[in-house]
Amino acid sequence: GHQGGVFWMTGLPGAGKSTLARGAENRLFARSIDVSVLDGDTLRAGLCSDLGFSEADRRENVRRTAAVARILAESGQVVIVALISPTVADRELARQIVGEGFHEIFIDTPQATCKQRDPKGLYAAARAGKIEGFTGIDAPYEAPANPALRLETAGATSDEMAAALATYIGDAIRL
Ligand code: GGZ
Repeated sequence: GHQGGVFWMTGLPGAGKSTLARGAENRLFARSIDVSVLDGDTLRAGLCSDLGFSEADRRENVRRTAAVARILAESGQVVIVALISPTVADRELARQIVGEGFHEIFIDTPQATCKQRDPKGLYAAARAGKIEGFTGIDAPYEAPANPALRLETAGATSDEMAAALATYIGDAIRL
């Protein structure tokens, strides 16, 4: 068996949070570990569909996600969270709500790389003035100073990064 835990990924839009969450999830499933992924994109289609991207709405998004993550972790799940969670204060709130077993993971991708990838064309839209308050452009992103794990994705494949993440999680839940 294993214990639960919350693996909270923060990073810029396009940093690779969702991809790495799914990659690590598949690897952990293959080891019979119970994993839930809480992805901002998915949550914003349901639980958080009333929220936008103001500072207050992002904070509420973080608060709700952390509350759900705690419930799942208490029932023994490994929870991988993929939220921009742009400020130090947002992530402190998440840490307080989750309590024991909170791991902050920084998906550290240079903005130039995120812009190049631009999987959903959002950087292009922000540049064209079609999105206001886009994180890293005209809304803040505060990188964590002391994350439990930092994944520098620029020089590596997403497979390598997902494997590194799955290894970290496996060790943290003491398997
Ligand atoms: C940042 C935005 C914005 C703005 C839409 N700023 O790459 P994506 O598209 O699919 O992931 C991003 C997602 C961010 O949601 P989060 O819940 O992770 O953000 S937060 O933690 O700050 O609440 C992006 C899309 O929503 N998106 N508009 N203005 N990202």
